[in-house]
Amino acid sequence: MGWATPAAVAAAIATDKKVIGVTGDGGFAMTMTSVETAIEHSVAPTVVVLNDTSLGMVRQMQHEDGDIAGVEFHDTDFVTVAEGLGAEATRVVTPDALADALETAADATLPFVIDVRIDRDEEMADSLQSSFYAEVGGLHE
Ligand SMILES: Cc1ncc(C[n+]2csc(CCOP(=O)(O)OP(=O)(O)O)c2C)c(N)n1
Ligand SMILES: [Mg+2]
Repeated sequence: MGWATPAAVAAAIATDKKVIGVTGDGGFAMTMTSVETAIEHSVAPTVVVLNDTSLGMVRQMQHEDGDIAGVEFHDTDFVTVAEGLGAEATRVVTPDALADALETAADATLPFVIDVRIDRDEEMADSLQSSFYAEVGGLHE
């Protein structure tokens, strides 16, 4: 958590490849100042923020236990935040718009943040299945 944005910036600095980082909104909020580092180094990675206005994985685990606390955010406008850091940005609210946004980002000469708005009530237990969760017996360690 918090790794994808600085990792994308570092990969863009270390290579001349087009880099796309994918992060949650909580993770992006932890390390989004690395977007400024990208500008400082004249690189233009794309950062896709999966914005479900929550610490979604933890919220999902709490939901299964009954009580949700301390994991929900208001609808942060990461477009304004990213533009404030000097990047370009756009918000995507439908799946169809994502491809266009990625194409725009690929042509950008500044870092480009795509704020992808997701319903936090979307059930995601299935997508949390992994060998790790299997090992610990599901979502509940
Ligand atoms: C540095 C760090 N702190 C806390 C955690 C525990 N943790 C795992 S997932 C998660 C929530 C992540 O929220 P977000 O980035 O918004 O992604 P989402 O689950 O909503 O897709 C947290 C707090 C972690 N993995 N790493
Ligand atoms: Mg989230």
